Amino acid sequence: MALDIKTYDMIGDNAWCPGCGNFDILAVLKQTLADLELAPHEVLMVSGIGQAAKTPHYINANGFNGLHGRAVPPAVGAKLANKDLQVIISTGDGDTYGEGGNHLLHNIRRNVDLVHIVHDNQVYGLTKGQGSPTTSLGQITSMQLDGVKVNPLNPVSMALGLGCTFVARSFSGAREHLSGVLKEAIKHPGYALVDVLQNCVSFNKVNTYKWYQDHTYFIDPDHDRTDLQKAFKLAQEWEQGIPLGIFYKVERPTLIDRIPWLKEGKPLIDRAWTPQDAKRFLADFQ
Ligand SMILES: Cc1ncc(C[n+]2csc(CCOP(=O)(O)OP(=O)(O)O)c2C)c(N)n1
Ligand code: SF4
Repeated sequence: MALDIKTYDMIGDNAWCPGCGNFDILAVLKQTLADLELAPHEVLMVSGIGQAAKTPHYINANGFNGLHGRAVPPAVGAKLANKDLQVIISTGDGDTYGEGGNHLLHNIRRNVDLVHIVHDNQVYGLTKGQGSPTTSLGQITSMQLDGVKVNPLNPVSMALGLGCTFVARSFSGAREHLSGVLKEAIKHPGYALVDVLQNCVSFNKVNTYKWYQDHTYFIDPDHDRTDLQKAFKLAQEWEQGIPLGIFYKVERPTLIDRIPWLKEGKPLIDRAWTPQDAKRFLADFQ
């Protein structure tokens, strides 16, 4: 039986602007965890810095709020230390694709078993709306007054190109869809990147809630999720309609599967480690 969503409620103030898409993502995330009957102690929420990165503050589970762009390394560390933990990164597009890009690339390659939810509002929200890696070419922002001069990053194509084993996109306003995608991402053994288009009511006056509603469509449920070429083709779509759904999903060994001493036996945190063991380990370096 699903848990009560209130299990995940935190008491305290919320700093997000009324109407922000972060609220939808938070609500869906909590409902999804409740539906999957994951208890708060079984979940670790990780983020970097930004508005989206406040998500762990607002969920009653284990949480780690790190440095800007540095959400992925502590998430990987936690997973390696406790392979039984459900580790979920929930952070912004600037945090993930900008400052944190290098960590993202190499941990997708490692296929660490993580869920990475990117709150993609196509701007840097916390620092007042500058262009982020996903801001459209020519878009006027609080900083780029004559329009952004660089091409946007395509997160879906990038993840596919890196061999990510689960690549999806949803929209914060498509709550049911987002919940379905998150459920599959959580069950997926491997790196699951979920780019979630999200409205920023204060600083992105172009990509509004209505704009996303009008410009997105759901991928055909019969889409073959193992067909990489088709996934790439879908990922190129944007101007004529933005596809939402699971573009690609395959199973490959995770990083832990490739390291026998991590794969076999208990999680590291449950293994006995005495001072004598530490001395023997250090002796190798002397
Ligand atoms: C190393 C470092 N560089 C820059 C900053 C300033 N900074 C804080 S949040 C942020 C942008 C966050 O944008 P995004 O990740 O898109 O999240 P949002 O606020 O839009 O949810 C920046 C540039 C910082 N805190 N640390
Ligand atoms: S600035 Fe934008 S992203 Fe940040 S809380 Fe407000 S609406 Fe949300």
